[in-house]
Amino acid sequence: MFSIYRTEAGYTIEKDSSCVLAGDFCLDTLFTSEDPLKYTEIQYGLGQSCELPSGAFLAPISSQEVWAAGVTYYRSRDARMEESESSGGDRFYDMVYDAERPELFFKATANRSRGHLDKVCIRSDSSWDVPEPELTLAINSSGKVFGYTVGNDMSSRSIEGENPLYLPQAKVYRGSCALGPCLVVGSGPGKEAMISVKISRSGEVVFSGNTEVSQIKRSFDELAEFLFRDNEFPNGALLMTGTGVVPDSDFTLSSGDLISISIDGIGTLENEVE
Ligand code: DO4
Ligand code: MG
Repeated sequence: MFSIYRTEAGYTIEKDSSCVLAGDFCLDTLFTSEDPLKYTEIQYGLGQSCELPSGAFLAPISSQEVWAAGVTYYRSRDARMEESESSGGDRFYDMVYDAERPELFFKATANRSRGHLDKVCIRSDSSWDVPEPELTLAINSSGKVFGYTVGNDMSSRSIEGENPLYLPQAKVYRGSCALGPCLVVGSGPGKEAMISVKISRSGEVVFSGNTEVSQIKRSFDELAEFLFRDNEFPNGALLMTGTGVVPDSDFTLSSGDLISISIDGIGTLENEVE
């Protein structure tokens, strides 16, 4: 298993706590490779030994689109039904949780994505905002899941709850997506891995919660198969797999909040709200 960190100075690949600076490594080549693990192994072998860089990391994304799955955890279904009850949109969330076809939506491009220790944003026309901690899959151009990262699907619940047709505005905007701290290539986090989130405000924890990957309703391969069905991703894709942790309805993010999302086997993604 390899962890790939992206910095302004290039890519560092870590394996069993030893790191190399991989001068020739290219993220687009990784995502178009038929065997991304082999490609990473070769690049690791060619690299120059170095220290693990600390501090901020760039999001592990290049030409890939970021997509997201929704209502894949029971907690997400419940929260969405509650927020959209007055608009009459609640039954759609109930239906999609049980349907064969998952909810998949376009989420971000590289320019809308933030890395570890960068800032994420809330919309100026939104009054109710949350982070969504999500295990995120790296999928190559052939549709094979080969890697994993931590994702934050920043969401406006006021806009999403007003009308389900507003979903793209609730989900896709400047700084609405965070990814990192690294991309893990190889065996992913097991079903028992914990996904946890902590939100701090002025040094105090104002929300914390967690879930286990086992609580997801659908398999990763099933989500990837639906995403690639009758679609083409020449540079591969990143797919957020949905949230299983939603703060209570009286919680909203504020500027300056620190969001920390950890997934066992990957690491911790930390972002301040702009
Ligand atoms: O259906 C709205 C979005 C759902 C979502 O983002 C999630 O469940 O994580
Ligand atoms: Mg989400």
